[in-house]
Amino acid sequence: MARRTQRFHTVGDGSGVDDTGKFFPEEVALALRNKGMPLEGLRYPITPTGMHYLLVHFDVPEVDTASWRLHIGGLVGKTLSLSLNDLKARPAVSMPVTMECAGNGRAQMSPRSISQPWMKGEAIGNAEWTGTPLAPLLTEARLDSTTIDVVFTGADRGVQGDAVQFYQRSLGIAEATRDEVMLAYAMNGRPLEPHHGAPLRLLVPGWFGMTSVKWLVSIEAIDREFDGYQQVCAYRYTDDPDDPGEPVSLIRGRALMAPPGIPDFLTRTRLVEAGSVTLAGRAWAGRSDILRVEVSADDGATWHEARLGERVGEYSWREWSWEWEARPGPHTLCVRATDAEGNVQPDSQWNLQGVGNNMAQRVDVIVEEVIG
Ligand SMILES: Nc1nc2c(c(=O)[nH]1)N[C@H]1C(S)=C(S)[C@@H](COP(=O)(O)O)O[C@H]1N2
Ligand SMILES: [Mo]
Repeated sequence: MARRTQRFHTVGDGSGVDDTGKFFPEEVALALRNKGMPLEGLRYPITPTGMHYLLVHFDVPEVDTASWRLHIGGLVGKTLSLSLNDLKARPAVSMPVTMECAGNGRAQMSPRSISQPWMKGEAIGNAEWTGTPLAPLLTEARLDSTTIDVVFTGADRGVQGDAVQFYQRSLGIAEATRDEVMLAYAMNGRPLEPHHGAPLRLLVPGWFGMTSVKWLVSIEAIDREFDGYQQVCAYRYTDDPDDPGEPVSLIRGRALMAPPGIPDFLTRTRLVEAGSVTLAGRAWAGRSDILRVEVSADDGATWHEARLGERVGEYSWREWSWEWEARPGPHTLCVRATDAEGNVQPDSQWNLQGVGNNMAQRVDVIVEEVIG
């Protein structure tokens, strides 16, 4: 949401959006701190930790694992204070989960919301997470029947929209107590890395990434709807700065292809050798499933159904592939998914904050008889 701040300089004209087709140094600096998964990483069913996307709003906080404790309180019959060893001693679950930033693809919208400028769908990853389910802990704490929201607080503090805050998000009681929601302490079989939320993070499979609070220090039950900045100002579907709109929640359907051939260093345009080319990638739809993936080799004029592979897990992506008979010349390849409810990825899309974007992917390629 566009906000005027007195303490900090304005980026752009103060409207919060820009349509010059250029990026501000502040956005480039954010992009250097936060990174995407290179799309060739789609070839791995489980994303290597170092390739998983990263999004940190403020700073990676300093957390001393030995003295760290998770506090569970608010409207509970019994307050809990747990060490990492206490949590590790509880029943453990491991599952691959496709996580995606709600701002993924934001920079493709016009005008663009001035923020982390995700470009080509790279704010994605599918790690194997290990932790303990949250619901039994909430049962043990005996949540009051008047509980409406459960608030999750991270150890990281900063300023956004001129509001000084710890990073906080909430879930309604029904969502917070779903079986798959976990407190994760390991990623791909190793303790969480500092930037991914060490020593403990919330993991909410199916939801966009902002919900999975990192550096978790407190879980609190409240008898009203949580009104923190990241809940009521950020992560909203709205076209108008004066309209709060609807909250962003579940991940929308999306298919991405690993760009074929070889890239030109600067433009990233692909060079592909003529003949039979296997186009392949992954598709996912949060809590839903993928019904269909379609590929176009003529910028969306005609579509062809791709072959679908097995789903890597219940909250995880599946592979798709399609054989393309590549003829010499320039081409724009496209791919789009349809989720189990029949929602098809759109060709174009816009909202003020650049959230929940799932426009069909387009990849420019130049096919040559022989590459040399
Ligand atoms: N405490 C805290 N949790 C957070 C964030 C944050 O800045 N602070 N970023 C959120 C956002 S917007 C996303 S997309 C995911 C990114 O998780 P990752 O960096 O492990 O991929 O973490 C979420 N959890
Ligand atoms: Mo995000």
